[in-house]
Amino acid sequence: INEGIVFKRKETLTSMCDERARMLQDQFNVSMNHVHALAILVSTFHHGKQPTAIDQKTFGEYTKRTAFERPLTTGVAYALRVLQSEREQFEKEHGWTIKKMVTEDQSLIQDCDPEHLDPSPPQDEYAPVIFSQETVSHIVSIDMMSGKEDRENILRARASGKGVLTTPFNLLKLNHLGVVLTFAVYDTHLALDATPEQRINATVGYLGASYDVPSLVEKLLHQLASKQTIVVHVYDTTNKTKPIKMYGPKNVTDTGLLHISNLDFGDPARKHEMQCRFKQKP
Ligand code: WA2
Repeated sequence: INEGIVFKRKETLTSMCDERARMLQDQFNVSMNHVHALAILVSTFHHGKQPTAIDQKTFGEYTKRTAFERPLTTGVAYALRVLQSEREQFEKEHGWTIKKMVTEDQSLIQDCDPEHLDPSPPQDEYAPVIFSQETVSHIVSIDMMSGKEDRENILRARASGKGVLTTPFNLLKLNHLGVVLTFAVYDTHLALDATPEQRINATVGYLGASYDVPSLVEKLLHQLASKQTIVVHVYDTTNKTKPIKMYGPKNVTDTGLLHISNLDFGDPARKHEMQCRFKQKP
């Protein structure tokens, strides 16, 4: 084929891929900032006021009305840090027991409805969800520290003070891959250079958002009406030798060109990329 045509094709693929990657990254960044702001809202109006100015009804209404600010998210929720010594009092106050999260394979045979879940066995501490956006109401009363990915996120969020992302995993109820973003909520104003230990000690809860990656990337790409032209895949490449596909079809035909655009979702501990190919050979 003519060299000029190949060059032009390469250029087209690069610009289409970079544009889509930038859009996804920007939308993710926008929603991440709003989730951060929600963490500050809970800190100010729940922990910072006596009595609290936030209950489930207020949280549900506010998060529903501001959902447009958090593109790509399925829902947000707030989990409280509860120590073992506080559990009995906490459960009496709320009128429910802290539940254990069901694992992936259990969820196939067991209902995920919190009403039917088992109480959490004793632990040093818990992170039961006390407030949720309507769209994720099924996680209320579940101890988020009882799920591997959620637990790792909680520990990393509170020690760092930054927004942190999970590896892609099967979200509850959805039963397909998604990611969770977590911000810790602290009871005091921490210095920017506070140590991890100071941060852990000051932690009172965790504000998290879940992202249904396949349906949300689909929505984003749909807006660009490019689906006839290119095939897009999104990968978590944190483990370079074992990339995890977050979006895209199973089978791809090799059409010669491949362009990889970097994706920065704001958590330096995780790496993501977008891969683009033409659907048809020239
Ligand atoms: N949110 C929604 N669906 C889930 C999930 C989750 N975590 N985990 C598994 N499926 C309240 O980091 C604190 C949200 C966890 C935040």
